[in-house]
Amino acid sequence: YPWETIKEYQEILFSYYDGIAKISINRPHKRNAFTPLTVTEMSEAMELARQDERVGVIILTGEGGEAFCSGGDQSVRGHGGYVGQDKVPRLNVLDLQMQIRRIPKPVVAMVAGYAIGGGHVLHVVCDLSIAAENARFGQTGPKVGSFDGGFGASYLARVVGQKKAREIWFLCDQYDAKEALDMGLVNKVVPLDELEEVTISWCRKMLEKSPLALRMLKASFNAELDGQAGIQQLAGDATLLYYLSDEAKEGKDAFLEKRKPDFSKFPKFP
Ligand code: 1HA
Repeated sequence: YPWETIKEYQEILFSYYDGIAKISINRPHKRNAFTPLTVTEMSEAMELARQDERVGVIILTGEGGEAFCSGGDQSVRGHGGYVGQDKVPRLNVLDLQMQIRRIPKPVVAMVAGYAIGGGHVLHVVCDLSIAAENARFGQTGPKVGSFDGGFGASYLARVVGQKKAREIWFLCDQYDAKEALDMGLVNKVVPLDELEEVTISWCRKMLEKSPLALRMLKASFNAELDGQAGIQQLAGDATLLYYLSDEAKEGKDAFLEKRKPDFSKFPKFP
């Protein structure tokens, strides 16, 4: 596929093709483990994809076919977080997780190889996950001295159920693509050489649909789980729709024209 580079980065690739933005971790020598810089770059790319009107769907993936992402790069893990060039320890992947859930466009995890640790959580928070047959899933926190008790625990439990989520975290086993499909952790499993083709065809199906309907559904699925912040997002979308109406425009026009608003002509629906 003729992906065009949107912006050059050091640790990720960020490209565009036919309504789709692709953010790909480009550290295959480390099984696509992330550093604070990787996450900062992904976060910026996610924001650019959000603002880009051409983009309807985002694919999150990793280069090389052997790993989606193996979590935080343990070789830069310091006292209090993962240490970047600025010497400051960070856990900035948590902000990226929030961004993936907040962006009002579907985000699809395209998983080849390992999705492990913090890399597993990244696929979990995506709206959909498509796995290659070589995909392997799991958490390692209790083994390597870490845990993600946020979406990594509670949202995982919503996806696979409490018993399975506790098993995944407490035992730190790895699960193959078939097992992941059986527990509802991924949407589909395909041969590795068909992974991108199938992912793009799923993206195209979504791109043919009403973008506002997809946006409202994503916000609706999140609303209950995200509490007041989830309701804020859904309510913000309601405001967006209201701003498109003559009724809302009458209020603004009256203010600018320094007159009393006349809402009498607008229906009071039963
Ligand atoms: O829990 C959190 C957080 C919680 C709260 C808030 C923020 C958080 C942020 C992050 C995280 C975490 O991600 S903790 C979990 C960290 N990740 C892991 O424990 C996975 C470590 N990796 C592995 O278990 C394995 O490498 C693997 C199952 C993914 C692949 O195994 P394989 O195919 O046998 O390859 P392997 O030889 O192990 O790896 C290839 C190279 O990649 C090795 O380097 P080399 O010896 O060639 O120099 C290996 O060290 C490196 N590598 C792989 N994963 C990582 C890594 N280097 C650093 N960090 C890694 N995560």
